[in-house]
Amino acid sequence: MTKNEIADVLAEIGTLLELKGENPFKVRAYQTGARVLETLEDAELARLLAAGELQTVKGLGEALVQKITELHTTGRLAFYDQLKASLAPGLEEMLQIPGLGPKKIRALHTQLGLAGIAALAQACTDGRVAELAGFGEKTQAKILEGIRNREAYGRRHLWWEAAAIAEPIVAGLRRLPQVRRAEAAGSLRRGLETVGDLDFIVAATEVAPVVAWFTGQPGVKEVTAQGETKASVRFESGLQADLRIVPDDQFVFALHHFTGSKDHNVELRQRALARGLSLSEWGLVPAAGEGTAKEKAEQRAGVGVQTEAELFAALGLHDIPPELREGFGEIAAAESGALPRLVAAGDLRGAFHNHTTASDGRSTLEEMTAAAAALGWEYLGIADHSKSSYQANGLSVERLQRQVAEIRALNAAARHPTHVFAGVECDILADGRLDYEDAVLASLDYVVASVHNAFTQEEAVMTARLIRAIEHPRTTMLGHLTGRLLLRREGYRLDAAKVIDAAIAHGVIIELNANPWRLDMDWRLWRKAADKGLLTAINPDAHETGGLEHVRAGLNAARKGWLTRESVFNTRDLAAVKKYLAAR
Ligand code: DGT
Ligand code: CA
Ligand code: CA
Ligand code: ZN
Repeated sequence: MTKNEIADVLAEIGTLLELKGENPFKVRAYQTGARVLETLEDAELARLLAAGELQTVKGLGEALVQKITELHTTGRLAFYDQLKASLAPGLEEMLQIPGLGPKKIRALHTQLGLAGIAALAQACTDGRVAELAGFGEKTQAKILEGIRNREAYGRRHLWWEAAAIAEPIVAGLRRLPQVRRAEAAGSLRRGLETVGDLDFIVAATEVAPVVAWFTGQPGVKEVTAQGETKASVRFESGLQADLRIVPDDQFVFALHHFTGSKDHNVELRQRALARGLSLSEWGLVPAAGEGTAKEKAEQRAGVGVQTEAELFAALGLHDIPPELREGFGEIAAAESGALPRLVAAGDLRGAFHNHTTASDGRSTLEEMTAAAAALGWEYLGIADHSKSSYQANGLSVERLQRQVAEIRALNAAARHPTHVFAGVECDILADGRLDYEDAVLASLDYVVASVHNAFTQEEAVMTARLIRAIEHPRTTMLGHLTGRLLLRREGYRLDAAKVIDAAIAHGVIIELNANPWRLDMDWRLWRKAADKGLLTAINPDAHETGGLEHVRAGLNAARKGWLTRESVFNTRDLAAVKKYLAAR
């Protein structure tokens, strides 16, 4: 165990003892021990332990030295396990409620027999907590509010919304004169579709002004932790953010560590160990065994490592983009030179699934086209809803034909550098037929086929329905495969493998719907599907001009799915797209 991991155990022992109502001096000894340990370096701790000199460190008595030794060598501590087992389950969980410390929890437990947040919530609702000495109505109300907030805070957050909060913070940190480097790490940097909390890593010459700026930002509702080199805050939305400040020569190691994922870190650490190196958030050094701490510091393997590319190179690996760091084989691929050249923002030349005011969009054809032109897109596909989607103001045959004529006229007028393709987002009816006659569909440049009703069909029925739509000769691509809405609604049941195989067999594209709420088909399915030959289109499903920017979220998902430019249809140029669509 590292010294910080050991310190965490000691601190927790202090809390557990407090929950048990133990002697305050004993409690204090563990809390102090944890703090003392944090100020040591790992190498120093190892040296002191080896030399039998740990008790010479101020603040560490004999009992603590014995426990630290046990934790350091075995990674376990019998005393800790027994202590934990001796407490009523649920007591520790109650510590998560703001304003509830070990003393209050002990009172609630001994006097009301409460253990666990659910029981506590009930007791507050019943008014039993207010009656306890030292509690009262106010405290009871505050506890209940804390429990309710915790439910809201416990939610994950959409990547898109988290990114909107994170970006100005990174910019603000970089503007501080003490800051040399600043990055957002964690799941946000990996481009995960939802984010638990934000993680910022900063290299700074001075800590205090950076912490002060971070905790004093507008929108901070609560400072939840503040230490020598770190701070945590909670924003109005419930999103939390961790800040860690390190010296410049540690920055790249901290950035890599806190980017994760955990699985990736564990695998990379093992690889380092196999090469006699120890990788941590602080650096890359020779693994324990040879040399004093000082010697190690001097021959630090990580010296001179300034970038993540150099860090990976020091371990014999090609640079691994953050999106791939999920422990899904990226390290093996980075060793053999088999990492994909991921599709990037600059590769996109247009997109195919976009709405206008003709159905349920909020921008006109003209506005959407101008916005696509402003993004530098060569083409824009318009796919408004079809006639069965009443709720979305789907187009009758007549209205659709009028829109097609409008699009042809717009292209002829050549007011915009962007070519507009006339398509439709055609409902896949419950039995798998499409929502317009073949002749109507044939008058369009392309067809996006999507499910918008009868979500509750059996898996086999839904799968057959989708495959029937894929078999339709006019279907160009499938829209949002599962219909899921992240953090809101599960997708409908279907056999994705069968649908993917059918799409490949019939040359049908499956879109990667880039709407931040959808990101559908899921990135976890793309690598294998693309290897088998499936083509995708990263489609924003924009309902207004600003929605076109959602392709950014889609790019994250595509990159997490190991997709290269070759697998993404809308990286092709206008001529190639025209040719492809004409040939179908
Ligand atoms: P999130 O916040 O739940 O969306 O996911 P992450 O990946 O941002 O996780 P977070 O914020 O808990 O920690 C940031 C990174 O720090 C994580 O991806 C990897 C690293 N990390 C955190 N805890 C551990 C750990 O116990 N072991 C290892 N190896 N790495 C860890
Ligand atoms: Ca995080
Ligand atoms: Ca975190
Ligand atoms: Zn749709």
